[in-house]
Amino acid sequence: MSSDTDKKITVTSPLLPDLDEFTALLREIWGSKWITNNGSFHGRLEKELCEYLKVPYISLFTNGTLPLITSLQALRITGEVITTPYSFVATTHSLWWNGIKPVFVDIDPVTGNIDPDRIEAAITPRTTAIMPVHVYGQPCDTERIQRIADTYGLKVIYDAAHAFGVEVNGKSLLNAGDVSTLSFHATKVYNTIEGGALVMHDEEMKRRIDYLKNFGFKNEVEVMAPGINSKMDEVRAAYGLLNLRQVDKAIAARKRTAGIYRVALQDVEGVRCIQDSPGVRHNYSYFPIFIDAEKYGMNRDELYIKMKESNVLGRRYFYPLISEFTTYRGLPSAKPSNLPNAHKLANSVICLPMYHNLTDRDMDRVVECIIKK
Ligand code: T4K
Repeated sequence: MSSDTDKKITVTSPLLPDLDEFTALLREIWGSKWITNNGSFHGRLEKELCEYLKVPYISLFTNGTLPLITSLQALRITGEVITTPYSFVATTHSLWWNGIKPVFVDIDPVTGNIDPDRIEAAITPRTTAIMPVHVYGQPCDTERIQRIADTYGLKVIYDAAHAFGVEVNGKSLLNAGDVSTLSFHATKVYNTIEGGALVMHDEEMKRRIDYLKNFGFKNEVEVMAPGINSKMDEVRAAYGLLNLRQVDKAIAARKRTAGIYRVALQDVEGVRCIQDSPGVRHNYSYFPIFIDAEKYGMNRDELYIKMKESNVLGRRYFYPLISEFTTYRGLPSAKPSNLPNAHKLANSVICLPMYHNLTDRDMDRVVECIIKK
C-alpha cells in the first residue's frame, strides 16, 4: 500500500489554464488559421502584459534567453559586461553568444544580488554594460547601479527572469535600467509553457526589437539588421492570456506558503529563510533557505540528500556558480577568491518546493524534513 510520503513534492509545478477555456481559444486559432507571426493573441497578450506589469512597452519572445541575446545586439553591447555568477547559466551564455566577455562581481551575502560596492573596481576601458539579475525576484539596488552606469556611460540590462510582477513602492521593477528581460518558462510564477519577453521604455526600441526577433525584417523587402527568429506563437500567447487571469491568485497562494515556511523554520538554528523587503510587492517565485552547517549540524548537501530520500525534491539554485562551469572557469574574474559571498551562498542554498497548489500536508512534509534531523 502506498503512503502519502511516496508522493514526490517537486520544487515547482506549472500554473495551468483551465483546459476547456484553453480549448475554446484553440478553436478560435484553428478557425483563423493564423498560428504565428504577430497574430491577434500575440498582440492581445502584449497589451495585457503592459497593463498588468505597469510597463510602457513589451515584446514577446519564445523563451527568456533570446531577449537577453537580442537586447545585447539591439544596444550594440561589445567588449566586457559586468555580471553576477549567482544565476542560471542563461545570463552569462547570452554574453558568450554575442562574443562579449563576462566579468564576474561578487554578490550581497543576504540578497544574492550583485553587490553595487564592487562594480566600480571591475570597470575597465572595455566595459560597455552591467547585467544584474534580480535573483529569486529580490530587487537589485537599481538606484545605485544606475548611478554607476550613468557615471561611466554604461548600459544596464536586467535579467528579470524571476521578477514577474515585482513592484517597489507601487512601481514596476521592470522599468529599471535600459531594458529588462523576463522568462515565462513552465517553472516560473507566470508561464506560457516556453516563453519570455523584453521590457523597454520607448517606441523606437520596441520597433527595433520587433524587427530583430523576426530576422530583422522591416517589411517584405527590407532587412534592417541580421535578426533572429524568436517570435511567440499564437497557441502560447492564448495560453498566456488565460494564465494572466489567474496569476494574482497564484502569487497569493505562494505568499501564504512563504509565511508558513517562515513561521515553521524561524527557530531552527542554522537555517536562514529569504525575507520580504519593505515597500516591495514580492512574487514568491522561489523560496531559498541557506544552511549554516556548523549551527545546523548537517551540511547543505546532507540535507538535500535527506530531503530527496523523503521525496521532497528541493533544488540547489544556484549551485554550481556560473563561474565554476568549464566555459567560464578560466576567466580572471571567475577565481573563487574574487567571489567569496557567491561561493558561500551557492554552497548553502536549497530552494524549497514553492508553487500555487502546494497543499498544507506537502508543506508539513517539507518542514518536517528540515526540523527532524
Ligand atoms: N535568466 C535566469 C535568471 C533564469 O533563471 C532563467 C531560467 C533564464 C534566464 C532563461 O530563461 P528560459 O530561456 O529558460 O525561459 C529551470 C528552467 O528550465 C529555467 O527556465 C530556469 N531559469 C531555471 C532556474 O530552472 P531546470 O533544469 O532546473 O528545470 P527542471 O526541468 O529540472 O524542472 C524543475 C521542476 O519543475 C521539476 O522537477 C518538476 C517541475 N516541472 C518542470 C517542468 C519543465 C514541472 O512540473 N513541469 C514541467 O513541465 O531549469
